Amino acid sequence: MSSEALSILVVHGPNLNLLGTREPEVYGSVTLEEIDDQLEAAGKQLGCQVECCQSNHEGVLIDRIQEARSWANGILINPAGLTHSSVALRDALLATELPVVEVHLSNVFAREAFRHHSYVSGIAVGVISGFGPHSYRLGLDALLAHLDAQSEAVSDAQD
Ligand code: CA2
Repeated sequence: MSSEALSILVVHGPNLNLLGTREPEVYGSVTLEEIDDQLEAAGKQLGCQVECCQSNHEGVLIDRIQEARSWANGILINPAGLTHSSVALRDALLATELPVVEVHLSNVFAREAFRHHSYVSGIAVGVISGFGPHSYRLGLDALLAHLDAQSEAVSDAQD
């Protein structure tokens, strides 16, 4: 299947709206708006629709994830601090039955021990961590490759 028919929801968790304005030594100087612009441009090039959202409120993120079930083919998410704390976010992602790719700007395994556990990783197709803003682009490519492989497997089974 070409990526043309595909729609992807990109979700950014709490505090990521501060990107580029605080803690550049950890999270870099690129803003969230720049990341979203790059992902949307990449989506256009690849022929897929990319819709981005950010919230500092867990319930708002869960609403957006639940809604995605009706229109998206996959979810790319940086759950930020909720990675390490939110069973509710994990449940919402699982309930969509959509493939999920988890991304992090920083290498969470090179940081404090409390960042080594993720409630999302166990239900994700895969995790990309430590490549700064590139993590998102790598994650988008990985998600689209996964969706392509999935749809090829379905057509092979139908032959
Ligand atoms: O590395 C990542 O992408 C994280 O998801 C970022 C989270 C952190 O809690 C995770 O362990 C790893 C923090 C997001 C906060 O973003 C800020 C950005 C600029 C300034 C302050 C916070």
